[in-house]
Amino acid sequence: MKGLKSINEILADLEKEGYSVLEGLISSDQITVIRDELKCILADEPFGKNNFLGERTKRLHSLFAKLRSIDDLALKEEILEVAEELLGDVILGASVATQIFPGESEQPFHFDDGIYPLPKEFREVKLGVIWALDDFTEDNGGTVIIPRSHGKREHSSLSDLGERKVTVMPRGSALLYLGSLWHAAGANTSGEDRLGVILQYVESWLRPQDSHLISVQINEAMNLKPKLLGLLGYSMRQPFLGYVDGQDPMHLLHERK
Ligand SMILES: O=C(O)CCC(=O)C(=O)O
Repeated sequence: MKGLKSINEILADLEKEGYSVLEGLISSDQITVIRDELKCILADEPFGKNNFLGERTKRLHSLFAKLRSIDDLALKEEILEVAEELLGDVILGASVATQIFPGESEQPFHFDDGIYPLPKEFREVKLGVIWALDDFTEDNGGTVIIPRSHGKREHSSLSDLGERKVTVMPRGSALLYLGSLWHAAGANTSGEDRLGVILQYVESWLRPQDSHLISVQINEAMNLKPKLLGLLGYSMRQPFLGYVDGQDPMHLLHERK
């Protein structure tokens, strides 16, 4: 799955396979900036405390409160277009960096929209994006997916879901996957750590996993691009969801300026 894909090709991949890999989306310089900033903050973070979070994995949550270099990832046009085509009006759900160190074992398989108490047959409500800030390889923790396992939230036995596949992709690529696709962070048997950033887009009536409106302070919010503000929750879903004092939350920011 290489080369530039059209929005329709990406949507067709998602419908058929449950995922799509897009390569070469960000420049090497941009990767270096994001990687350096994240690694600097992650250096002081502890390892996870269980096998889901990973005892040899470091995570950084609430990214929009901590660094500005990822704003462009969230606003990547092709990805937003896919998210909106698929889900309609969207906001950002979780934003988390995962740094997987040598010695980490495979994470338990899961699907991301399992956090919502939806009926098992419910439509897709979430698009996950895992940005590779290092090359993802067979042995350094490249995300393991089960192609075509989307829409099978009910399944209890992993072996029924089909063959697993490690996402091998060069840094600067993004793995797009549906919220019901079964996947896991891979084991890292290499000698190097692997850094990725997960950004999720969800239908805008759902509570976002990461409470951006609390973590991004209002003074900081006033400096952000309007589209990003909308994705962080400074927006209304029509006809009447998410207001402040009965008005679009953007009024609040304009009043403060
Ligand atoms: O970092 C990855 O490759 C995937 C991690 C993941 O799926 C999770 O932490 O929920």
